[in-house]
Amino acid sequence: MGNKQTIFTDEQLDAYQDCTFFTRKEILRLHGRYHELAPHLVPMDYTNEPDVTVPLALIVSMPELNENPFKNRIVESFSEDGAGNLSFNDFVDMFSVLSEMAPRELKAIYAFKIYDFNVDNFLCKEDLEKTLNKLTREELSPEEVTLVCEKAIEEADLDGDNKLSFADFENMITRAPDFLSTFHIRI
Ligand SMILES: [Ca+2]
Ligand SMILES: [Ca+2]
Repeated sequence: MGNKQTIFTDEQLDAYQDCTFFTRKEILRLHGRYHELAPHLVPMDYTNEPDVTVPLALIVSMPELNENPFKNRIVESFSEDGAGNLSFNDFVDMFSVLSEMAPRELKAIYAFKIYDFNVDNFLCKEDLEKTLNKLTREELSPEEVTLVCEKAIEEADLDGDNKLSFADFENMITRAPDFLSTFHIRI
């Protein structure tokens, strides 16, 4: 409809618009950003859904992610191949969840996954200590970190097992929204 772009078909753009918090125009802009990360890898024609990924090292070099203490874990959690390489779909999904349009509950699901360092579906004191050290860029003393984490668990642990399930975590971020602050990225 007077739109001369040839990167995606109209159907593809509609699908992206339906599955993300981005408009068609924003999807095209995201493709531009993805392309400029690796011009030799990323084609300007996506109508045949090329099987292309961009390596983690290039993704985390983006100014939007570069300063984020969880950048590697964020990128890894959206990487379908698990190695940190992102397809364009992965790339769009990631920035969609990080966008200001994404609901808090969706961000919370990914935040929980990223903070769960030993991948046991709970946040224990050690997980929270690692998280807090990264969030505060190691500015707190080990004693302060332990104290804050013990208090956070004590206040949020609804079922008293001394670790945070996802339900407990949702309870925690209601009281301490800073734990979601690294999951708001405008691109
Ligand atoms: Ca854990
Ligand atoms: Ca619990």
